[in-house]
Order: sequence, then structure tokens, then C-alpha cells
Amino acid sequence: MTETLTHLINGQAVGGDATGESRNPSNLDDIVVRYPRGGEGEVNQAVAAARAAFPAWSEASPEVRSDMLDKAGSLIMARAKELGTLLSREEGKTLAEGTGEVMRAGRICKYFAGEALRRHGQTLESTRPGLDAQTYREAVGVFGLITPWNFPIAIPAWKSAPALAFGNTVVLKPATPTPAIAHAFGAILIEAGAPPGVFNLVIGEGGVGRSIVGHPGIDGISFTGSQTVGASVAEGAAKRQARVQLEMGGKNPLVVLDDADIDRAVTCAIDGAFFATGQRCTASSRIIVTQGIHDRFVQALAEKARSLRVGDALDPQTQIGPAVSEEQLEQNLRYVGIAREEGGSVLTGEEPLKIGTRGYYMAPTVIAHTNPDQRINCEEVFGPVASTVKVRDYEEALEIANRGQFGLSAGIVTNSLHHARHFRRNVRAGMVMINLPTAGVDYHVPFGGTRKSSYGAREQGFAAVEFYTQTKTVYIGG
Ligand code: UN1
Repeated sequence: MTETLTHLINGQAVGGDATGESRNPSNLDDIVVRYPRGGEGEVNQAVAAARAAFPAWSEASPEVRSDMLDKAGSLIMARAKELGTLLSREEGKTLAEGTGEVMRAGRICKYFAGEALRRHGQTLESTRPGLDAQTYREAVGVFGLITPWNFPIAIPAWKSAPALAFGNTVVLKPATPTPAIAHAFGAILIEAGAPPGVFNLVIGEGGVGRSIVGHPGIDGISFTGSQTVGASVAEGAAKRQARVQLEMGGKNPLVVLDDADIDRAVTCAIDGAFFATGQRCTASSRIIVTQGIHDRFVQALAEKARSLRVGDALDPQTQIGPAVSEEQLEQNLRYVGIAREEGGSVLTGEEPLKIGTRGYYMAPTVIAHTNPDQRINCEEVFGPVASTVKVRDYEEALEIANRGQFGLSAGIVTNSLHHARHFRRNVRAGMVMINLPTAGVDYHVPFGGTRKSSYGAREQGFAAVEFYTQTKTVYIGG
């Protein structure tokens, strides 16, 4: 029997006509869950519950919030295998990746359990004698969180945990393809002691997101997803002066210099470009290689890519799972076609793969000899597709790395301290990776990009307090 999900509103399971279905992208005959498609009515109820819960939650001892998040983190980690399997079944990343992501979500909750106890503020001398000035940070109100399918528990965790830690209440809208794992996360927060209305989940499609963005009872919105949707979220929020934070796409360059350790360079490129099926906004999708190492590197990369085992996400032997959806698979294949038409050589991959079950499989694809301004090097594909660009030297590599609209993550593989240092200071990206893939981040440090990749305050770690609190300045007279 396929499970039927409900919304979570005011601590209650709120059902509806379960006309939605999430399917296993490794095996389309497997329906993971059925779900109700929420709309404005459910968003209104969830916002009302979150508003009603806000005064008590924000005024509670920080210990109450800390204990809840700590317990949620423990519950998530204790159930990592079961939740990781659900995540892999619903989203298509491998079991190792799915379980790893669940552990990450648990640790994020525990990190913010600590942050809840750390009051951020300062006491200063006033410029006027006999006065003191103080700042402190207080909760903002109700946050609307709109999260993507590619990290379907880690991203709900890294938005919800700081929001709740600092005394806010939440309405979360998970991505349409992955409601089951988000629901499991919400149910754990409630089991861990989140009082009714503190955390609410409304499942559905784009209309739920639009209702959240437009709702006057939502004080701030954090969104991770595409550039196009992000732009409309920002516009909707600005219209009513809600605070907003956006994490959007990337076209992250990985620069490989002549002096790089070639095995390390290939490992970084394979991990960055193909792990998690390339479905990461931090994926290393543009590989910029200097001419002395170019031919050897590209050959080794294609060989390694060919050897990766693509298959059912739940098979422990699988190294690369399927694309999340038919739409995503079609987009991946369309971009490979465009790259070929623009003159790129497809060295390996491209074709959809037929593997036992009916799923959205595609082989990791390497496209060599592309030019930096071709579409494949400017637009985000979001699949297991990497293009390579041959350059003269480091200076040309940096100049090309800095082209385009995005600026999320940038990597360099080199043994030269001089070039690594220069790259760190001059590459236009929010995150720089040295001798590492562009993807794979820690949760206790800021996450975010420049230009069209991000908008608003940074997420995660100690940076999260900026977005999820507001500063109050107090003057104290004698
Ligand atoms: C990572 O690289 O570990 O949606 C995380 C994404 C990013 C998260 C990347 N927001 O891919």
C-alpha cells in the first residue's frame, strides 16, 4: 500500500484529496507516496498557526529551542539508514549520498541547537556621556521557506533550524518531486517537541510557493531553486517589503593547471561534475584546463567517467543514480545536443541508458573542445554533464572562470601556492575551493554566491543569524 501524506499544520496532520504522486526515478513503477496538492487555503491556515505560535516560541527560554533541535538532530541521525533509503528512493541520489545527506541534516539541527543559546549582541559606550548603547538580535516572525528537490532534507534543515533556533516560526513548502522526505523531517521536529504551529508544512506545487510569497503574514522568505523562479520570489517579496534570501544556480568553474596532480584533478572533476548525478548548484560543470596538461587530463577524465556505474539508487553498487525526472533528463540531453551543434566533441555519455528498471538514467557525459561563451558554458544544465575548455595559461583560465552571470563556487587544482592564492583573491565567486571539487560544503560556515547565484544574506553556520534575526538598538540613560 502506498502511503498518503498530509500537510502538517498547527501540529496536526491535515489531509486533502491525494491527487499528487511522487515516483521513484530509478523505477517508475514504484510510487513512493501520494500527496494532497495544497493551495492558498492551506497556506492561510499554516500562516495563521505560525503567527499564533510566534509570541510564546520567541519568548521561550533559548534552552527550550535548543533542546528541541538537539532532540530532532538525534532522532534524524538515529534513523539515518531508513531516512536515507527514503531520500534515495524519492530523489535518486545513491544510498551513500542519501544517508550522508540525512546525517548532514541531523548535524545541522545539532549545530543550531548550540546557536540558539548564543545571544548575539554588543554593549558599547554611547558618544554621549552617561549613556550606554546596546544591540541585540531578536526573532523576526514567520518565515516562509521554499526548498528544492536536490537536497530534500539538508536544505529544509539548514533553513528551518536557524529560523527556529532564533525564535521564529516556519511554513515550509518542499519541492514537488520530494514531499515524503520533507514530511519525515517535519514530523520529527514535532516529535522532538516543536509546539503546535511552530513548524508547518504545506505540500503542493508552484501555487503554494506563490501564496507564501504574497502572504502579508509571512515576514521573510528563504528560497533555493532556479534563477527564474528566484527572480519572481524577490519581486513578490520586495512589493510588500518582506525580507528575502535567494540561492539560485551556478556554472561553477574548476580550473586545472599544468602543475596539478593529475589524479587529484580527475578525482575533483568526477566528484564535482557527476556525483549526486550532477544535480547540485555547486556542481563543477565548466572545467577549464591549461594546454600542457589538457590532452592527458581530458583523456583520463573521459576514461574515469566511462567506468562509473550508473544504476538504481538503492543498489549499493551504484555510483551515479538517475536524473530526478523526465523533464530533467530531457533538459540534460537537450544541452548535450546544443553543445554538439556548437562544435563540442562528446567524448563519452549522452545517450539515455536502459538499465533493468524503467528509470531516468543517463551516462556521465564529457564534452571537450568547447568555447567559453557557448551555451553549454553559460547556462546551468543540472545533470551529469561537464564541458572542458582548453586555455593557454592561468591568466586566461581566470579570465574565463570569471565570465558569465553566476558566481557561486569556483575551484582550482594546482600545486602552485602563488596561483592558488591569486585565484582565491581574484575569482568572482562566493566560495573558493583549492584542490577540491566545487561542490561539498560544511554546515558551520557561510554558504552563498555572488552575482546571479545568490541574493540577500548568506545562509548556514554563523552567517544564518543575519537573516533570521533583526537587530534592536537600545540606549540606556543614567
Ligand atoms: C553542497 O555542494 O554540498 O542546491 C551543497 C544546491 C546547493 C547545495 C550544495 N544549495 O546544490
